[in-house]
Amino acid sequence: MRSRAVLSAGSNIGDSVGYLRSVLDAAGDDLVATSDVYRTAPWGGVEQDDFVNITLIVAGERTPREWLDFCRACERAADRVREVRWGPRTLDVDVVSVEVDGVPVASDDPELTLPHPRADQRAFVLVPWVQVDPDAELTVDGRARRVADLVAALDDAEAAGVTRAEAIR
Ligand code: PH2
Ligand code: MG
Ligand code: MG
Repeated sequence: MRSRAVLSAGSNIGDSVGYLRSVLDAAGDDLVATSDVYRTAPWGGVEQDDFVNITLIVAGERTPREWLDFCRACERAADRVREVRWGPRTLDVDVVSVEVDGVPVASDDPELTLPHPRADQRAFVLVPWVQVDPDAELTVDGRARRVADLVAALDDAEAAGVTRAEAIR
């Protein structure tokens, strides 16, 4: 099955940009595009250091489940330990959405809900996503929405917490 996936990677422990780069290296020829590195205020209410985030687009012969396996392998390689929900981590890689033949995959599997159920609220996912794909769409409550419009609708404080820091490659 050939598919295209949007992934969000984040880190706020250790060599964070190095961990983000490790995801691009692991994607190899499946990497289509990556955003720059964004410095982002922690989302979710846990007090912790700022994150760095990228949103990347990958495509290859993988099922949605295999993209999740790819994300987990990247996290394991970064010595990720599962701890506080929404807390600090060396590397988190989430599958935001997957398309097969240009059609978004919907899944309510609790291990891999697609599209990612909170992506539309997260400036740290949406802002870098628009940078790599200005025409991107995300299904929200069953309706296709332009990601650029979701960014425009973010509240000011949420949007202000996300700043472009540096190119990653
Ligand atoms: N990841 C979380 C929780 N909060 N906040 C930012 N800014 N960036 C993240 O990647 C992030 C977060 C849990 O996965
Ligand atoms: Mg996450
Ligand atoms: Mg995760």
